[in-house]
Amino acid sequence: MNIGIVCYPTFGGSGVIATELGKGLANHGHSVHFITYRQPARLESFHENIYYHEVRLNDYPLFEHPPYDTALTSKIVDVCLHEHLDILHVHYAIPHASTAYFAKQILKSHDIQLPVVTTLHGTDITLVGKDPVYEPVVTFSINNSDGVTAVSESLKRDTYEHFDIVKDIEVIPNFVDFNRFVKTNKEHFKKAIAPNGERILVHISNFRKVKRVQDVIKMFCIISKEIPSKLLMIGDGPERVMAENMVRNICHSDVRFLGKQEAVEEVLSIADLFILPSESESFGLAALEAMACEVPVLSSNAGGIPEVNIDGVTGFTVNVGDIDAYVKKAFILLNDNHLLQRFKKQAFEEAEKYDLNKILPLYEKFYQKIIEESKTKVTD
Ligand code: GMT
Repeated sequence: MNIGIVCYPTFGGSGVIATELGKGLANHGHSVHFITYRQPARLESFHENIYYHEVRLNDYPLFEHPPYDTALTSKIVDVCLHEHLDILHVHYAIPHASTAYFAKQILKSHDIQLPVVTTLHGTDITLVGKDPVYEPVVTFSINNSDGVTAVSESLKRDTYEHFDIVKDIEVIPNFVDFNRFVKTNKEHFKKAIAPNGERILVHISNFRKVKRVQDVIKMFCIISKEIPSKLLMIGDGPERVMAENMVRNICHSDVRFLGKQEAVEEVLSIADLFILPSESESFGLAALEAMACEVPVLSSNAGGIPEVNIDGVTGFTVNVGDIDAYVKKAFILLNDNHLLQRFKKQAFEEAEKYDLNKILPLYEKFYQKIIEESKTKVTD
């Protein structure tokens, strides 16, 4: 297949999934055309089946905000006309689903049918999308996509609850590439971080409000008083300064902010516990990546997280913001070496269900179905 992929090129979960999916499809022999404003963060090396089409924004004094939607629509039309796409897969509804719809209409005037698949990722539904500023466009563009997928059952439910959707939504969960996310021996690194054999706790996020990084610090300060431990905070974003200030006053020497890291799998390889206390999370890709590296997860029970982090098996899930409960569960795991080892193994086994090689064929099958249906629609 000749597949177009529209996504955000950043480290955010939707961009990561879109890029890894594209790379996987290219390895399966498909031609993949990424259409976005910057080279996607995880598209590091050359691949003979991967093409990257940059959406350029030309500035003009009249524009306070250069119209990205228009530039993206034009680029989709251009790529489709010249590369003859069989299907376009857009990740994150805003503004990708509506630009895809517009491009599809333009292509019709060239007698070209472009089937469009929209994948809903989370905040495009639960946070940003339902804002009245965007809602009518989001609803319309979901209903007018040829195929719609959501990354968890929870996100599917939220979509039907918050929008007037008449379209079927197929759940295709996120995935992890075990070629990259694998526990490796990083003993020297572990010694440097935890020289006295302290437990290592890790949090990775974009430090937005929804991630509740303050909960990570609060629980860690209590945990580290009883159990010698270190906390590694990976990522960057608006809440980082607040978190650093919290730490400065309480347990400074035990917490390190590492900023954005390329090789998070190396940090995960030395971790004992991954912490994800989010207020809302459609899936929790960072938790899955931790589990693939044999790290149990202590998380909130928000949104789709409990579908990934199975309470009492791969870690624990507790109510959002319940610091006492987090601490209690952390003690259960970190104080019992035998139990911790069991949870590490169980986390890995659960993660195996989300192996890229298992999920990729689901997308290929879905594309085929949408392409076939779209052909039938034209001949009707
Ligand atoms: O977590 C973020 O803020 C990034 C965001 C995104 O849209 O890129 O992540 C969402 O999509 C990820 C990939 O499908 C999911 O794993 C995250 O759970 C989801 N984030 C939220 O729902 C807050």
